Amino acid sequence: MTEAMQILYGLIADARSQLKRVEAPGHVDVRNTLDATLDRLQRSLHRSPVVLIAGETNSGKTSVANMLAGLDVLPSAVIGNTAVPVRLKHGVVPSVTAVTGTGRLPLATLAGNEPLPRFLYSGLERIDVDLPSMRNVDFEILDTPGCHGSVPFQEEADIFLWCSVAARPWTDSERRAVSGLPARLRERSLLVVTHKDTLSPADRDRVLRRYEEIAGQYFADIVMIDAAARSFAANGSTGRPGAVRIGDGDGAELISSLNELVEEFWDHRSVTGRRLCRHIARALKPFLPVPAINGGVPSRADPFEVLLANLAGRLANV
Ligand SMILES: Nc1nc2c(ncn2[C@@H]2O[C@H](COP(=O)(O)OP(=O)(O)OP(=O)(O)O)[C@@H](O)[C@H]2O)c(=O)[nH]1
Ligand SMILES: [Mg+2]
Repeated sequence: MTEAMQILYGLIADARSQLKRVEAPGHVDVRNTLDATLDRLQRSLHRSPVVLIAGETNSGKTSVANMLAGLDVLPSAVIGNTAVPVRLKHGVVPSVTAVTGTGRLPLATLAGNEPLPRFLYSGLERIDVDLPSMRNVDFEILDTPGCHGSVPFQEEADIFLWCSVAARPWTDSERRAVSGLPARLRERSLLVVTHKDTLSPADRDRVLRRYEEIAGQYFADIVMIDAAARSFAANGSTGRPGAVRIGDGDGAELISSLNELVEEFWDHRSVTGRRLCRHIARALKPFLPVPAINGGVPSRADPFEVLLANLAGRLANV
């Protein structure tokens, strides 16, 4: 989370705690409505961005998810040939949960390479994986099944990664899938060209230039990586809030490009948050005390109205 977001978040938390402390006889409805509004705003601002990883079958999506999550390898029974989307996020305790149409089923006892119980496949919608290794990662990852048509789960995504195999660059079906993306996702999108290790150094430059020519317009940035490399770990910290560590090898470039998109996401969210704060401040106007002749708060105003005037001022100027 950026500093601007932390300031905004601190202001809202402080406003809510002051609201709780002040007596508000005759203003209970106003207080409750304002508190509920600030609560909703606080929760929506705090939600981590979702990084959607999409691409055609076997394009390296799960390998990229592994890199970003700081894992050597996810249990292959869970996500090998990804059949349903897998959501990876930070959790203090590692856990795997099946999300079905009728509820959530913890798979606590599933061993590394044991197949999923067959009954799960009928109604399985998603698998949620909580990982301690993602404690310094400021986003969630949604690893999706191979896509051959329009990109799935777009509406859940804040940042978009498209994986493409270097050896078969940019097929027509990839172009069709990606060209249908909304502008808000294109602005925060990254083309991840995998299988760099299968090309000679001269071919890498040539292939990358070709991607830039024919696919560059659809993405904010392009990186070429060996997604199968195992030397990378993303669970450290660069010292920047919310940033993941830039490790060795190709992962470094991937992480650095992704961090830029994550920061842009938080910047955009803090602009939206400030706009909503100003909107709330305007909505409070009818409930503020009539200003004294000198323009200040009248000396005999009720303490709740004084607090509202103070909060409205801070929300309007955050
Ligand atoms: N050499 C090499 N192999 C890779 C690279 N990226 C992925 N692979 C291998 O390609 C195979 C498919 O990789 P995955 O990460 O499972 O691909 P995926 O897109 O998640 O596949 P699906 O979920 O089945 O669509 C695996 O055997 C990986 O080890 C890469 O950059 N270089
Ligand atoms: Mg996969």
